[in-house]
Amino acid sequence: MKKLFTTLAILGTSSVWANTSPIEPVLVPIIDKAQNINIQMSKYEVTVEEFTRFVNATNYEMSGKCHLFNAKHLPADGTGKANDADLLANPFRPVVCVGPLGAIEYAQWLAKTTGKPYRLPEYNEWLYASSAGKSSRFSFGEDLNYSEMCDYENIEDAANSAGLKQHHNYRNRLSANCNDGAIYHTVVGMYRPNGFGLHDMMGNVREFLQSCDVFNKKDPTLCQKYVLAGSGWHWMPRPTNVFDNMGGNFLGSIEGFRVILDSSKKQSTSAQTQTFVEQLMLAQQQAKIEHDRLKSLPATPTGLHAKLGKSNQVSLNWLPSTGENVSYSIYRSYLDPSKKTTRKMNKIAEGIKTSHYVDHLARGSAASYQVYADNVIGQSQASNEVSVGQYPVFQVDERIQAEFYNQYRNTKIIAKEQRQSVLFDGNAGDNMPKQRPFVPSWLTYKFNSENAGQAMLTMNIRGQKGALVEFWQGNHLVAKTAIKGSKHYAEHSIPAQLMAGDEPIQIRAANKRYFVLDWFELRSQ
Ligand SMILES: [Ca+2]
Ligand SMILES: [Ca+2]
Repeated sequence: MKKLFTTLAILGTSSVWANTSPIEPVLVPIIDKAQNINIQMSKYEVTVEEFTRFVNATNYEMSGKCHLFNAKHLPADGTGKANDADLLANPFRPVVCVGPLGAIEYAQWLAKTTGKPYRLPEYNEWLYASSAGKSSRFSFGEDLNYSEMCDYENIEDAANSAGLKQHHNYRNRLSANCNDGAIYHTVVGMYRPNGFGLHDMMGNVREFLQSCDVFNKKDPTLCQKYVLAGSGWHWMPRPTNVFDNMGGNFLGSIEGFRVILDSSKKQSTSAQTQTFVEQLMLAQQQAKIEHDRLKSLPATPTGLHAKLGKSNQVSLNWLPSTGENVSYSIYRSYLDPSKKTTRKMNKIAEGIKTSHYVDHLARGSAASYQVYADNVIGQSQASNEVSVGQYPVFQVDERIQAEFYNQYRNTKIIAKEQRQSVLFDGNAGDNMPKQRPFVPSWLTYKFNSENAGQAMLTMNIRGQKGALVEFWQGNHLVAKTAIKGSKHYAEHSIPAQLMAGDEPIQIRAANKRYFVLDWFELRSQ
């Protein structure tokens, strides 16, 4: 490993010998009298270039398995290495795959070699610095629909969405409503600084702090999990006060760190730092070319409208996306009475040059559609979703497959072999369990009950122990249960109280725990 770093150091500094002298960070004063904070914080996340000096000087080993996420690897592949060449190729991207302990070791080395009190931030210091003294969700404001964030941070956005689609053929369920020009982590300092002059506090890589969130149970002087603050390129923007934690040895490529100087004494800029800043500016200019390229992704198509005509012909129309050489891909979720189709959104057409498309459905079926715009750079985010056709009307004493819903919210189709089922999970932002907000998820089914009275509700279900499942007919609660929870599908029966009439059946997740529903039935008693 050392060899690779040495080579990089040569590229980065034009020095023939492995450079072992530390680069002191560009510092910004952070002062809050109320909390007795009087420190200076690194303007940027610690880069590969800075960390390389530490590796050269100490023979620090970067050889562990890393949750590596880039164009070639997904963390789930389990093949990522901390010393992957891609992570080290650009000296001015943040260093990743070092974990909290690697970050702490770096700060200790920096302090020792410079004789100055460098360390990782404490949580209250980081929180104050990232909010820039403001009480809004983000230092620049509330940004309730996540459309302003891309000027300020590299987060999960349209560029990330298009890149993951291209490299790994998948999309996350959410992304910010803007384009920040970066798919994975990028060169530090590419976006607007916050009010204190700090860059990338809420994006690019998440940042390890020295604060301990969970102490070792047997030895409370040891830290089990360190605080991990901010958001990163892989995550939706998170308000400044939302944080995660990670074990000391955790290595991931979405996590990095920055340092602070535990002193208010003004520092003179060293020659090393001066050179670093000059080279960083060049690296930013280079990176901007790629950012600008990604920013020319086509805009998301809007105003999608579907009309069902004679012989089940569906006419789709939408507002064209601006830009040159834009074509469109049509995705469809299909509910066919033969039950051989999947309700997953599948691509049915691509390369459509006009903002119009005609589809044909089988009799007695229903479909929903979304349109994406494509150009040479990649694919936009999805348009609004529209539905047409006939959804089945279910009765008492009939088995109802979960995927036969007519409306949904925050659920996801899971299709494996012949079985289709539906995941109820409001955690579309993939938040860690600790700070997951409760977001309702539900499905509705067309339903008609001739009689009111007692019934037995049976469902084939799996999921988390204690997941709360509710069945409603309009505003009437039919049944409610907390499931025992299991990895495998199991039948679960509870008494139910039916109302007569044609109010749809709605199934709701009533707490944060997830469940997956295969089918259900309401048997009259
Ligand atoms: Ca991004
Ligand atoms: Ca960051």
